Amino acid sequence: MAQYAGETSFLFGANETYIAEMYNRYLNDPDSIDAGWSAYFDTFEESGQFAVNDLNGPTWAPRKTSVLGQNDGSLSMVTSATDTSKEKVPPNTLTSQMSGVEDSADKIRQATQDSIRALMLIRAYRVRGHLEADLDPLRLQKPLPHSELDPESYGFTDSDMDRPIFINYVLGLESATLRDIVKILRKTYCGSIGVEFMHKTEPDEKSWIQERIEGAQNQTKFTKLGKRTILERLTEAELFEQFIDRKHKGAKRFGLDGGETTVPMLEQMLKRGGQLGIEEIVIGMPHRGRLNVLANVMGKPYRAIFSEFQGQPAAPEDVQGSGDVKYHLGTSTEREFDGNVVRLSLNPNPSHLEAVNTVVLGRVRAKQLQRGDEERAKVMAVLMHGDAAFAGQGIVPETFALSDLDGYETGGTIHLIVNNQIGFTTMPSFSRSSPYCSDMAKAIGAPIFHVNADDPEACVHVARLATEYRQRFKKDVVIDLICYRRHGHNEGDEPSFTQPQMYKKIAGHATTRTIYAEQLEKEEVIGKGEADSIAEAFNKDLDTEFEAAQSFKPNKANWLEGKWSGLETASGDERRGKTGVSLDLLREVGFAISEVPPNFNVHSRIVRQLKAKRTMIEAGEGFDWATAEALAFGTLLCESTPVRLSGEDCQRGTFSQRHSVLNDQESGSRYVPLNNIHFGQAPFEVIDSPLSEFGVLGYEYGYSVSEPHALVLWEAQFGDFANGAQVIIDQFISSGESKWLRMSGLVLLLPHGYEGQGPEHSSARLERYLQLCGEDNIQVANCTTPANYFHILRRQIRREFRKPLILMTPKSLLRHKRCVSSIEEFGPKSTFHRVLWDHAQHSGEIFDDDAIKRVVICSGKVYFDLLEERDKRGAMDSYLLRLEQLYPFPTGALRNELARFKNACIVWCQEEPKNMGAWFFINDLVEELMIELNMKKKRPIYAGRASAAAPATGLLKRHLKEQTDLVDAALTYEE
Ligand SMILES: Cc1ncc(C[n+]2csc(CCOP(=O)(O)OP(=O)(O)O)c2C)c(N)n1
Repeated sequence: MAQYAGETSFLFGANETYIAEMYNRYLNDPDSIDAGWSAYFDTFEESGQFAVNDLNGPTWAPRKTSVLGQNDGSLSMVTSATDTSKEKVPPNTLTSQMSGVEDSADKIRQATQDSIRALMLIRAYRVRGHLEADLDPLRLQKPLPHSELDPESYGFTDSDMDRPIFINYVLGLESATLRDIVKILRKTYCGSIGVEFMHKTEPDEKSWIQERIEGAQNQTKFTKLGKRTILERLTEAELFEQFIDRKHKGAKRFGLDGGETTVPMLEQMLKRGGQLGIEEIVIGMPHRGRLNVLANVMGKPYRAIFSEFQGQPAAPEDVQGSGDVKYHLGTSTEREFDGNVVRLSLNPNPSHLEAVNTVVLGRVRAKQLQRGDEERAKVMAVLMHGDAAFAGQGIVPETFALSDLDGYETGGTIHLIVNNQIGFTTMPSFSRSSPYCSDMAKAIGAPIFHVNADDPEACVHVARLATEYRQRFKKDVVIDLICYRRHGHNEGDEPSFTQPQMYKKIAGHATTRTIYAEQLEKEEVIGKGEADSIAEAFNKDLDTEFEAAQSFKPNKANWLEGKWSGLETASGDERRGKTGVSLDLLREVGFAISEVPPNFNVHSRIVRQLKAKRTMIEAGEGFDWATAEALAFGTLLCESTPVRLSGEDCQRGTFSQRHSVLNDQESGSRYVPLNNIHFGQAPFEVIDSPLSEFGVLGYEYGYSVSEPHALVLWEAQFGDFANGAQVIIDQFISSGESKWLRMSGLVLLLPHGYEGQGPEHSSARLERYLQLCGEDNIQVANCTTPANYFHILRRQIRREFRKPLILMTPKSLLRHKRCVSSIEEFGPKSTFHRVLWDHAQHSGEIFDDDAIKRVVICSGKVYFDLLEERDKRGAMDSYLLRLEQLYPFPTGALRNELARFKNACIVWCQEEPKNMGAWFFINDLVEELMIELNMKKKRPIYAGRASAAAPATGLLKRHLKEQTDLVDAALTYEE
């Protein structure tokens, strides 16, 4: 600092670093600099420091600490150059600008202050320009003038307008008058596009966006052909909706009317994406405009859509399933642009807005792996949203939360909000607390482009920018397409009931196509009346398609193609699959999971666990739950089946049982035994998820839908937390195959069992899943042996079909001495058992079948409580029968077992309250069997907790008493 001592005049050192250095000194000590400068800096707010940066040109992109100075004595502000991509700034300096002016301190002071103020103004436009942008096609609310965008706020007056001001090429100009600066700023930042990007913390991204915007004053110069193409797309989008409206007045189509610009924007993403290496795009979108996207972007034949309107099914008649309404259906196709082929999948979705988001992301991730797309440059997600849904639904932040996590990132999503400024009947002022519907995206620093849908060129320009940004930075980007909804929420609704003024305005508002056609006529891109001819020709095509629709037959359901070819629909009763494994392979995996590399410092308690595993392998006995799971995973990996498990804290396991990732206690390095079985094995991914159920479960479901050849599992921390993901369970997992012909082999691991932990940690709500069962849609199981767990996991991927598996998993049984299996139970001849016998059957201690007084049927952990008490009492007239799989209900297997006990009464024992658990589900099914077998008693008896509001008591004493009572009731019931 000493070199500046005594410099008190502006005349000295007025060079490109001088002002900034002075500002730095001012921040450290305002008295250390010239009083004139100090007074001037006093007028700065936050933006002052940035303006100083701008004055020194883009290489000053600041590191957080540089201006505010962690004073290391260097004073250098040019240190931040994390971005090497910036263009070189011409070596003009304030000094050179001043060299021609009269050598007077006042003039130099004036020029310097002008520069700094102008730069502050420029910066204000970058930050706040969007607030005065012309974004609303309806102009219902004119943007209010913002004081930070007023030159007066920076001390300028009218008389300053025409004085040249040095701005060091900040807007590509060495200097300009204030009038010109403001003009350029308004064109760039307050036209049809409002950009929010200054919240970003990454200098390189910020300057990339800034260059793109300021370089061309935020415009693309379209060729005549480009303009014509936009008009054609708008024509197709608009006329398609109007055509359906004419033919099927009032039929629900959730039209895109008012937001037609969506279509050319999506086209631009495909086209530019294709040029930039994108090979596949998965699209998620709501109902609004879906038919239009299906027809005009995905290329679904118009005749197919018209035929659905005429009441024909979307799938061939021999295909089973409930089907779905037309505005929820998905499709896939290929489009070619300039020789680049882009594969497109539009994901089917339920009515539940935004629920499809992470499903799409999971699919993208799986496809990236399939294509070897390590850079995530070939497969991309495009998510479309409504404004009200985007602002309102909690899954939106959950979706963003996944965007930059190793286990879930997909290289950035383009979000397109079709912001028609209304949600059903609710106006934005009632549906969100933030100024923009897109504000949630700022949480991850995504750039946001607001754009007026009545300026199609601006919209297509923004679509291009967003695509380029995604490809360059592999991050999320948001487009807020501000449009309107021409009709009611659906076409049968009268919107003027609730929004009279808005709808008066809309009625008199020309369509985007009309406005753009006029523009193109004026620009002489098209001749007079040519827009009408384009429209007429298209209408004729639609007429032909409409005729053809009457005899249209969908020729196939494309559901077992591509990655799914070779798989088939489920059939048969036992469905065992080949799940037994050679003892050699079991041992190989067993040794791999009980070993660590030399010099790896494992925690002493883990060493003990590993030793215990080693003993199991060597003895061939005593395999516990977690080891069985690792054997299932490991053997699949060795057979080239990847395994992906995600969930909260699942690497270690909520109950400290899994330890699938070992941590060196000194270096912190990590070792995954299951990835070190042998060279060439498939990869094992085990991912601690963010604290989200809805988002993550949707993601894993999506992954499983796109990758049938990997075992994909999601684990809940405790089973009941899965109800935070209920939409995914109801709308996708349990009904997706029936509605959309899309299989999934996803496994849900749901810790369940009554162990006195209270209302929220006992029940995984088994009853909910059982209620969802129908038409062979899912599998629900509650296993009691490690071997059965091993087989049911392997079975998921060793059969010819895929079905979601809902698995109640144990807590205390993880360490229960009788909940163990021997190596033979995993061996070559072993298999999954849907019904399991009493332990005492093997030892021969139990009475003969005819002497059995009661058969207690149960499922899950309560079996061990019953077993212990029964054995303690020596009550060998009670036979304990376990239902390991509840759905599909093993009628045949259970029939065979029950047939043995003609003299017995049947008790169903459960830990859950009577209004929960499996009682409701098995009651009828067991009764039917008892009648069919003509058993002495014709109805099962209930032994369990009384109906209750909460799943379990919070008082341990009460829990224990209830547990003792229900076990006692089951073992003592007599007719
Ligand atoms: C999760 C969810 N809640 C409620 C609804 C019922 N609903 C259907 S559309 C709609 C309004 C959606 O508004 P917006 O997101 O702005 O989309 P727009 O229909 O205006 O295109 C509502 C509330 C729904 N489909 N999904």
